[in-house]
Amino acid sequence: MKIDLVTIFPGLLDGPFKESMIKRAVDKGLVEINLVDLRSYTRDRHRQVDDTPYGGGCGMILKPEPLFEAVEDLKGKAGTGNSVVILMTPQGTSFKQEVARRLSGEKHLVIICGRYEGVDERVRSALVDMEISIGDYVLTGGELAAAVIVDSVVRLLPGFLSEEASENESFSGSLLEHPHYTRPPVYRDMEVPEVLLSGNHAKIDRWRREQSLKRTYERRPDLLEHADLTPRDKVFLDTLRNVEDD
Ligand code: 6GU
Repeated sequence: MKIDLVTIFPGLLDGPFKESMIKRAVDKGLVEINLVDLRSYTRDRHRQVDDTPYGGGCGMILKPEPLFEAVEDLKGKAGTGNSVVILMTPQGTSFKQEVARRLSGEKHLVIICGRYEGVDERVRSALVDMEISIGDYVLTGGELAAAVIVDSVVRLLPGFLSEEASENESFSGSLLEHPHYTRPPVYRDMEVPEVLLSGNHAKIDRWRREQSLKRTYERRPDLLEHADLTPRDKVFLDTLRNVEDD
Protein backbone atom coordinates (compact mmCIF):
# COMPACT_ATOMS: atom_id res chain seq x y z
CA MET A 1 0.00 0.00 0.00
CA LYS A 2 1.05 3.55 -0.72
CA ILE A 3 -0.27 6.48 1.32
CA ASP A 4 0.30 10.09 0.24
CA LEU A 5 -0.52 12.78 2.80
CA VAL A 6 -1.08 16.20 1.29
CA THR A 7 -0.60 19.03 3.77
CA ILE A 8 0.59 22.61 4.15
CA PHE A 9 2.24 21.61 7.46
CA PRO A 10 4.33 18.49 6.73
CA GLY A 11 6.19 19.11 10.00
CA LEU A 12 3.05 18.15 11.91
CA LEU A 13 3.22 14.64 10.44
CA ASP A 14 6.96 14.20 10.58
CA GLY A 15 7.02 12.32 13.89
CA PRO A 16 4.11 9.86 14.05
CA PHE A 17 5.29 7.39 11.42
CA LYS A 18 8.92 7.28 12.52
CA GLU A 19 8.35 5.44 15.79
CA SER A 20 7.10 2.14 17.05
CA MET A 21 4.91 -0.24 15.07
CA ILE A 22 4.13 2.00 12.11
CA LYS A 23 7.84 2.55 11.56
CA ARG A 24 8.28 -1.21 11.59
CA ALA A 25 5.57 -1.60 8.94
CA VAL A 26 7.31 1.00 6.79
CA ASP A 27 10.69 -0.68 7.29
CA LYS A 28 9.20 -4.07 6.39
CA GLY A 29 7.84 -2.59 3.17
CA LEU A 30 4.18 -3.22 4.04
CA VAL A 31 3.42 0.43 3.36
CA GLU A 32 5.06 3.48 1.83
CA ILE A 33 4.04 6.75 3.52
CA ASN A 34 4.86 10.04 1.80
CA LEU A 35 4.43 13.55 3.15
CA VAL A 36 3.59 15.87 0.29
CA ASP A 37 3.97 19.62 0.79
CA LEU A 38 1.02 21.23 -0.99
CA ARG A 39 3.15 24.32 -1.54
CA SER A 40 5.37 22.39 -3.93
CA TYR A 41 2.39 22.29 -6.33
CA THR A 42 2.00 26.07 -6.53
CA ARG A 43 3.20 27.93 -9.61
CA ASP A 44 3.14 31.53 -8.44
CA ARG A 45 5.99 33.52 -6.98
CA HIS A 46 4.38 33.62 -3.51
CA ARG A 47 3.63 29.88 -3.51
CA GLN A 48 0.09 30.66 -2.44
CA VAL A 49 -2.03 27.72 -1.26
CA ASP A 50 -5.02 29.62 0.14
CA ASP A 51 -7.09 32.70 -0.56
CA THR A 52 -9.95 34.75 0.90
CA PRO A 53 -13.50 33.45 0.48
CA TYR A 54 -15.74 34.81 -2.31
CA GLY A 55 -18.65 36.64 -0.73
CA GLY A 56 -16.52 37.80 2.15
CA GLY A 57 -15.99 36.50 5.64
CA CYS A 58 -13.01 35.59 7.71
CA GLY A 59 -10.58 32.72 7.37
CA MET A 60 -8.73 31.44 4.33
CA ILE A 61 -9.82 28.75 1.90
CA LEU A 62 -7.47 26.21 0.31
CA LYS A 63 -7.29 27.04 -3.42
CA PRO A 64 -8.30 24.38 -5.94
CA GLU A 65 -5.34 24.48 -8.36
CA PRO A 66 -2.52 23.14 -6.14
CA LEU A 67 -4.81 20.42 -4.74
CA PHE A 68 -5.98 19.23 -8.17
CA GLU A 69 -2.43 19.24 -9.51
CA ALA A 70 -1.06 17.43 -6.47
CA VAL A 71 -3.69 14.70 -6.51
CA GLU A 72 -3.43 14.16 -10.28
CA ASP A 73 0.36 13.94 -10.06
CA LEU A 74 0.25 11.52 -7.10
CA LYS A 75 -2.33 9.30 -8.83
CA GLY A 76 -0.12 9.16 -11.92
CA LYS A 77 3.00 8.33 -9.91
CA ALA A 78 1.25 5.56 -7.98
CA GLY A 79 0.02 4.15 -11.28
CA THR A 80 -2.55 1.86 -9.67
CA GLY A 81 -5.49 3.28 -11.61
CA ASN A 82 -7.72 3.10 -8.56
CA SER A 83 -6.57 5.56 -5.94
CA VAL A 84 -8.90 6.60 -3.12
CA VAL A 85 -8.81 10.34 -2.42
CA ILE A 86 -9.84 11.25 1.12
CA LEU A 87 -10.49 14.71 2.52
CA MET A 88 -10.06 15.11 6.27
CA THR A 89 -12.81 17.45 7.46
CA PRO A 90 -15.11 17.79 10.48
CA GLN A 91 -17.98 17.62 7.94
CA GLY A 92 -17.02 14.10 6.88
CA THR A 93 -18.60 10.80 7.89
CA SER A 94 -17.41 9.47 11.27
CA PHE A 95 -14.42 7.20 11.11
CA LYS A 96 -15.11 3.66 12.31
CA GLN A 97 -13.14 0.42 12.43
CA GLU A 98 -15.23 -0.83 9.53
CA VAL A 99 -13.97 2.06 7.35
CA ALA A 100 -10.39 1.34 8.45
CA ARG A 101 -10.89 -2.27 7.38
CA ARG A 102 -12.21 -1.26 3.98
CA LEU A 103 -9.36 1.20 3.40
CA SER A 104 -6.76 -1.42 4.40
CA GLY A 105 -7.72 -3.32 1.24
CA GLU A 106 -6.81 -0.42 -1.07
CA LYS A 107 -3.55 0.00 -3.00
CA HIS A 108 -3.23 3.78 -2.90
CA LEU A 109 -4.66 6.40 -0.57
CA VAL A 110 -4.28 10.14 -1.05
CA ILE A 111 -5.24 11.92 2.17
CA ILE A 112 -5.80 15.66 1.93
CA CYS A 113 -5.45 17.44 5.25
CA GLY A 114 -8.00 20.24 5.19
CA ARG A 115 -7.60 23.34 7.29
CA TYR A 116 -10.31 24.32 9.70
CA GLU A 117 -11.60 27.26 7.63
CA GLY A 118 -12.19 25.14 4.60
CA VAL A 119 -11.39 23.91 1.15
CA ASP A 120 -12.77 25.21 -2.15
CA GLU A 121 -16.02 23.32 -2.82
CA ARG A 122 -14.79 22.15 -6.26
CA VAL A 123 -12.20 20.01 -4.49
CA ARG A 124 -14.98 18.21 -2.62
CA SER A 125 -17.22 17.81 -5.63
CA ALA A 126 -14.71 16.82 -8.31
CA LEU A 127 -11.53 15.54 -6.68
CA VAL A 128 -12.43 13.77 -3.48
CA ASP A 129 -13.91 10.25 -3.14
CA MET A 130 -14.69 10.37 0.56
CA GLU A 131 -14.74 12.88 3.40
CA ILE A 132 -13.79 11.64 6.86
CA SER A 133 -14.07 13.14 10.34
CA ILE A 134 -12.57 11.40 13.38
CA GLY A 135 -15.17 12.60 15.86
CA ASP A 136 -17.38 15.36 17.16
CA TYR A 137 -14.86 17.97 18.15
CA VAL A 138 -12.97 20.58 16.19
CA LEU A 139 -9.27 20.44 15.28
CA THR A 140 -7.34 23.26 13.63
CA GLY A 141 -6.58 21.03 10.68
CA GLY A 142 -6.77 17.51 9.32
CA GLU A 143 -3.15 16.49 10.00
CA LEU A 144 -3.63 14.85 13.39
CA ALA A 145 -6.83 13.23 12.15
CA ALA A 146 -4.94 11.87 9.12
CA ALA A 147 -2.34 10.35 11.45
CA VAL A 148 -5.18 8.53 13.22
CA ILE A 149 -6.47 7.14 9.91
CA VAL A 150 -3.01 5.98 8.83
CA ASP A 151 -2.30 4.29 12.17
CA SER A 152 -5.59 2.38 12.21
CA VAL A 153 -5.32 1.32 8.55
CA VAL A 154 -1.67 0.25 8.63
CA ARG A 155 -2.14 -2.02 11.65
CA LEU A 156 -4.71 -3.96 9.61
CA LEU A 157 -2.39 -4.64 6.66
CA PRO A 158 -1.64 -8.32 6.10
CA GLY A 159 1.63 -9.15 7.84
CA PHE A 160 1.37 -6.42 10.45
CA LEU A 161 -0.30 -8.29 13.31
CA SER A 162 0.62 -11.84 14.18
CA GLU A 163 -1.90 -14.39 12.92
CA GLU A 164 -3.03 -15.03 16.50
CA ALA A 165 -3.58 -11.35 17.24
CA SER A 166 -5.58 -10.94 14.03
CA GLU A 167 -7.80 -13.92 14.86
CA ASN A 168 -8.32 -12.66 18.40
CA GLU A 169 -9.29 -9.29 17.03
CA SER A 170 -11.74 -10.58 14.46
CA PHE A 171 -13.47 -12.67 17.14
CA SER A 172 -13.61 -9.96 19.81
CA GLY A 173 -13.40 -6.96 17.48
CA SER A 174 -16.57 -5.21 18.54
CA LEU A 175 -16.14 -5.87 22.27
CA LEU A 176 -13.96 -3.99 24.74
CA GLU A 177 -10.80 -5.70 25.96
CA HIS A 178 -10.73 -7.83 29.09
CA PRO A 179 -8.42 -6.69 31.95
CA HIS A 180 -4.72 -7.49 31.61
CA TYR A 181 -2.16 -8.28 34.31
CA THR A 182 1.54 -8.96 34.42
CA ARG A 183 4.03 -9.69 37.23
CA PRO A 184 4.10 -9.32 40.24
CA PRO A 185 1.21 -11.55 41.38
CA VAL A 186 0.54 -9.23 44.35
CA TYR A 187 1.24 -5.50 44.19
CA ARG A 188 0.37 -3.22 47.15
CA ASP A 189 -2.13 -5.83 48.34
CA MET A 190 -3.78 -5.98 44.91
CA GLU A 191 -3.91 -9.54 43.64
CA VAL A 192 -3.95 -10.90 40.12
CA PRO A 193 -7.14 -12.99 39.61
CA GLU A 194 -6.32 -16.58 40.49
CA VAL A 195 -7.67 -18.03 37.26
CA LEU A 196 -4.90 -16.27 35.28
CA LEU A 197 -2.27 -18.11 37.33
CA SER A 198 -4.04 -21.47 37.04
CA GLY A 199 -2.56 -22.60 33.75
CA ASN A 200 -6.02 -23.82 32.69
CA HIS A 201 -6.33 -22.25 29.26
CA ALA A 202 -9.94 -23.15 28.63
CA LYS A 203 -10.86 -21.50 31.92
CA ILE A 204 -8.67 -18.48 31.18
CA ASP A 205 -10.27 -18.02 27.74
CA ARG A 206 -13.74 -18.19 29.24
CA TRP A 207 -12.84 -15.72 32.01
CA ARG A 208 -11.42 -13.27 29.47
CA ARG A 209 -14.46 -13.58 27.26
CA GLU A 210 -16.79 -12.93 30.17
CA GLN A 211 -14.76 -9.95 31.41
CA SER A 212 -14.83 -8.56 27.91
CA LEU A 213 -18.61 -8.97 27.73
CA LYS A 214 -19.04 -7.45 31.21
CA ARG A 215 -16.91 -4.41 30.39
CA THR A 216 -18.72 -3.85 27.13
CA TYR A 217 -22.09 -4.24 28.86
CA GLU A 218 -21.12 -1.71 31.55
CA ARG A 219 -19.31 0.86 29.44
CA ARG A 220 -20.49 0.55 25.83
CA PRO A 221 -23.73 -1.46 25.70
CA ASP A 222 -24.33 -0.02 22.19
CA LEU A 223 -21.46 -2.20 20.91
CA LEU A 224 -23.27 -5.40 21.91
CA GLU A 225 -25.86 -4.86 19.20
CA HIS A 226 -23.33 -5.62 16.46
CA ALA A 227 -21.19 -8.11 18.39
CA ASP A 228 -20.72 -11.71 17.30
CA LEU A 229 -22.20 -13.51 20.32
CA THR A 230 -22.32 -17.23 20.99
CA PRO A 231 -25.33 -18.80 22.79
CA ARG A 232 -23.10 -19.06 25.87
CA ASP A 233 -22.25 -15.32 25.67
CA LYS A 234 -25.96 -14.52 25.55
CA VAL A 235 -26.65 -16.60 28.64
CA PHE A 236 -23.83 -14.77 30.44
CA LEU A 237 -25.19 -11.36 29.41
CA ASP A 238 -28.63 -12.38 30.65
CA THR A 239 -27.16 -13.19 34.06
CA LEU A 240 -25.55 -9.69 34.12
CA ARG A 241 -28.89 -8.10 33.29
CA ASN A 242 -30.65 -10.16 35.96
CA VAL A 243 -28.12 -9.13 38.61
CA GLU A 244 -28.95 -5.54 37.75
CA ASP A 245 -32.70 -6.17 38.00
CA ASP A 246 -32.41 -7.66 41.50
CL1 6GU B 1 -10.80 15.35 9.94
N1 6GU B 1 -10.58 17.83 10.74
C1 6GU B 1 -10.78 18.82 11.62
N2 6GU B 1 -10.33 20.05 11.32
N3 6GU B 1 -11.43 18.66 12.77
C2 6GU B 1 -11.87 17.44 13.04
C3 6GU B 1 -11.69 16.36 12.19
C4 6GU B 1 -11.03 16.59 11.02
N4 6GU B 1 -12.24 15.26 12.75
C5 6GU B 1 -12.74 15.68 13.91
N5 6GU B 1 -12.54 16.98 14.09
